[in-house]
Amino acid sequence: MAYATKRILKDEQVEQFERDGFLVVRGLLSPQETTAFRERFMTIQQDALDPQSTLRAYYAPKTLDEADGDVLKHFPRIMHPHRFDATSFDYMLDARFESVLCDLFGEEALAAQSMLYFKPPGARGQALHQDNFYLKVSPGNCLAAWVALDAADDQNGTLFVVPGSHKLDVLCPHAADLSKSFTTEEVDVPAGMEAVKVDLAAGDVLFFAGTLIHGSYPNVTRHRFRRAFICHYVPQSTLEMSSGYYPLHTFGGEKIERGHAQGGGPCGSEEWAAFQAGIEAQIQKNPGDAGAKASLEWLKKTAVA
Ligand SMILES: O=C(O)CCC(=O)C(=O)O
Repeated sequence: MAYATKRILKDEQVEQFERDGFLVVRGLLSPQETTAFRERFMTIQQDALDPQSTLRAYYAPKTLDEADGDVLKHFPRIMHPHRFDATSFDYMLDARFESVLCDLFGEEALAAQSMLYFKPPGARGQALHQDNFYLKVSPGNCLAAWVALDAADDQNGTLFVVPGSHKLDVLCPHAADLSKSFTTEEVDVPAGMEAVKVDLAAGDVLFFAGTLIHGSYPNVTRHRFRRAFICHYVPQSTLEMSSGYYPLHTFGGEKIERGHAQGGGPCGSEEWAAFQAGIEAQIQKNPGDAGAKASLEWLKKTAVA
């Protein structure tokens, strides 16, 4: 279908996205869909606990004993479920997302990534960050579709966003507080701006720009998961981006690649070195910190030499 026939957002919605950097579309998935999707992911997590499971090539949660009190080791996020799960693949390329994305990009969208966050009770959050720090989409920006599979509020760790921050460049992060965040990088709320929470019902989708500062706080409830399916998309005109996200998928299901982004980044080599030293110190303190190890590996591949 040609882009011109896909317009489903009102002008006010596109204007709000351009002003604030995010847009909530309510009830994009039905209650039946979110229930089935949640059950699908709980089944994947359970099946992947079996040491013989073929899923473990993609997703390897630890048993409760091995997790040693860290619920995020028992329920780690699933990276790229679309690479092994047909339900995730189909939702990543769902025509309802496509229509909204085309309206927000003003051109065709390509799918780059899917993720599933379980965020069980007691889980840490994800420190404030900008997605294009990781995806390095150029020219332009990536865009996230954050699909609430449970109702999400400040108690179970919904997203916080900093309206208007998408107009800034990608900022150089500092080390995050690992008692609150499972990721190691954090950017501060810029002067004159504030982080606001976005309450969502199951089935609502939060679309946001790759430069929007956003993150989440811990799930402090005793019984409520905060599951979310999250996809990242890039405009068709993208010329290069970080290699780890390839292949891209068209909404027709075709696999394609663009150029591979190298080096660069917002920190400059001296700050990169300080940032890397901070992460290495975190790993020395806690050798089992998988998040810090992943960040270090990523940093070594990405940072300016
Ligand atoms: O869902 C969360 O808690 C954080 C997700 C997020 O920040 C992201 O996908 O970039």
